[in-house]
Amino acid sequence: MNRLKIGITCYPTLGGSGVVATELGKLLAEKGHEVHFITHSMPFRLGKFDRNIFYHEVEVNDYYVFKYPPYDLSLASKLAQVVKLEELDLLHVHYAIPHAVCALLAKQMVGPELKVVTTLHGTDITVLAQDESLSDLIRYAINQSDAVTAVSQDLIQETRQLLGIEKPIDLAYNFVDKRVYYPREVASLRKEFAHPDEKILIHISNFRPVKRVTDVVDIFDRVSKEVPSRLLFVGEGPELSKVLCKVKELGLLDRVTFCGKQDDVAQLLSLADLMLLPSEKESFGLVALEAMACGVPTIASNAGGIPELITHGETGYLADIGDVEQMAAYAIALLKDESLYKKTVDACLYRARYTFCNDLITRQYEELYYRVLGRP
Ligand code: GMT
Repeated sequence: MNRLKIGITCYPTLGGSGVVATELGKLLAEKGHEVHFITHSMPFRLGKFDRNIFYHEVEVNDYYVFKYPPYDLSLASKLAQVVKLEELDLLHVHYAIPHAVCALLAKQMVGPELKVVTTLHGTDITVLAQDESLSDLIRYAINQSDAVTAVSQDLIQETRQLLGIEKPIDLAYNFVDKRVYYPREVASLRKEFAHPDEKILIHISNFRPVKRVTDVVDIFDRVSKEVPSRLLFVGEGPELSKVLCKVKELGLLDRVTFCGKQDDVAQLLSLADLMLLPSEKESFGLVALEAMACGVPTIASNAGGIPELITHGETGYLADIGDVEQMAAYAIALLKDESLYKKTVDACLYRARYTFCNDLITRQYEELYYRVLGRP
């Protein structure tokens, strides 16, 4: 094996992109590559010590003439320093803005032998590329990167459409580590959350408006009238208080648990019977994949890259954005039909294991690295 020295930059503290970047780094390190995380704080899923993993903290200089401390410049400068010091082969940056732009600046400082791989995760295109003050910069970042990947076909199309990008963009789906995400034995923990005859529905997100978390409450309200059930909310964010008000308003407080931010997501997912993901937009929907790998089907909106992950009628059900009636009907039908439910769970486990497994996607990224470096 040709051992690579890879620098990874991501948003380390939140979101699916940080999870994917960190898990990828860990898997590459396991395969013998040297991985350097260059971020403003320790990636939250980094976990235990590994001799192939290094962490370099970006410190921002709050010099008195700066109205806004220039994080982007500090990152670019740190990237160039680490590349030179550690003789890195390439930088793999997650998000075009600002990470790809910073990596390209570092490349100019270091020299053309440094390669830059950029992964697009969603909001860098679906939100930021719509902003005219940023779209030229994002287009530049994509066009100048040595390779670009996106987490769904839908995101590739949207990138092409919104920014008029013609260069090839590789599809690299999100993945889960099958050694972490599998149905856990949680029988005794389950007793703390629900009675034996009750079903558990779960929603995990950053509670941003794009997640439409109040739809989750509306769906649960309908489901709980037909099927004895409980709802677990995991995560927090700007819409949390609105969601809490709605739960109170509908008199559901005694059936809903707010768990806040949690680390051991696989454990919580294993408690659940059904995941709800009614997002307005989702370029992939990593949390639905994590659920799938734990044997939990998802009822979701037919938005963005979600249909590439969830096969309607096979590993879950999809309805139009905001159609809480239809989503609730799918949930009720699935929860009431034991043999359909069992078939759906089996399909979830199979699809997560064979289509979105860590070995497959890590290999795909490795091949991409060798390709941009011109190494066979
Ligand atoms: O909105 C989020 O869930 C956070 C965001 C992020 O930056 O981590 O998620 C985006 O990237 C994930 C990993 O590739 C995708 O699974 C999410 O679908 C995507 N979010 C959106 O497109 C809204």
